[in-house]
Amino acid sequence: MYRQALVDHVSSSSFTKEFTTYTIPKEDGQSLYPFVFNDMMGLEKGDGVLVDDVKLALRGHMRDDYKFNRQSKLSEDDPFYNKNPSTNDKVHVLVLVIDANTVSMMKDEIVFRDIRREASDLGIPQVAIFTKIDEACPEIKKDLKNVYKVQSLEQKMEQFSATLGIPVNCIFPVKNYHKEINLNSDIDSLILSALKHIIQCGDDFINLKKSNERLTCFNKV
Ligand SMILES: Nc1nc2c(ncn2[C@@H]2O[C@H](COP(=O)(O)OP(=O)(O)OP(=O)(O)O)[C@@H](O)[C@H]2O)c(=O)[nH]1
Ligand SMILES: [Mg+2]
Repeated sequence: MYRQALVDHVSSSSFTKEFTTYTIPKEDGQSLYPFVFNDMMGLEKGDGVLVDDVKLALRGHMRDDYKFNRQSKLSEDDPFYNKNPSTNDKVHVLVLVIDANTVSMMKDEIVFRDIRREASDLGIPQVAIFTKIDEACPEIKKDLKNVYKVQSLEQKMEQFSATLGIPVNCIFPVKNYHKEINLNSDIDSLILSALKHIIQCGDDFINLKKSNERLTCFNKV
C-alpha cells in the first residue's frame, strides 16, 4: 500500500491543485518501476482544470509541480512550460478516473469528449477507472468478488461507454484502499488488473510510435 498522493474527504471542489508526478519504488528500495503517474486537478463542476491545460499536459509541455490556474492556461513563457518535451515527458496513456456513484449524473461529457478527441489525434490510448464501487453497490461492499455480477454496475459501464465511446473492456472498476490497514487480495486484483492493462496500452503506444518512426526513416532512405 502506497500513500503518496494526499486525499481529501470533504472538499466539493478539486483538492489536487498541482500537476504531480508519482514514481513507485521497487521492493528492493533501490530502483523504480519504469512508469510514472501524472496526477492533475479534476474536471468537476465547472471549476476544475482547463481543458487546454490537459491538452498541454498530454503533449508533455507541463512540468512537474505546476500549480493550476483557472484564469488562464499555462503560457509558453512560464518556467513550468516545457518547450521541448522528450518522449518520457509526453503522456502515453490517458486515464479518466470517475466516481462510480456519480457517473450517471455526470455533466462533463463534452469536456471529456474534447479531451478524448485530443488524445485520439495524438494516438494516445484511453482507459477509464470507475472508483468507489464499494459505495455504489451494497453487494459489492459485502463482497468485492461480486463486481462483475452486479447488473447496475454493468449498466453504468455500458452507459458510460456509449456516451464517451470508450469500449467497455477499457473501463475498470476499482475499490481503492481508503480505510483499510492491511492488504486485501480482492482489492489488489482489481487494481492490478487495471494497472496491467494501462501499462500494456502504454507499451503498445510506444512500440507503434517506434515502428512508425522506423518506417519514416526507411521511406526517407
Ligand atoms: N469508499 C471509497 N472511498 C474512496 C475510494 N477511492 C477514494 N476514496 C475516498 O474518496 C475521497 C476523495 O479521494 P481523492 O483521491 O482525493 O479523489 P480525487 O479524484 O483525487 O479528488 P480531487 O483531488 O479533489 O480531484 C478520499 O477521502 C478517499 O479516501 C474508493 O474506492 N472507495
Ligand atoms: Mg486528487
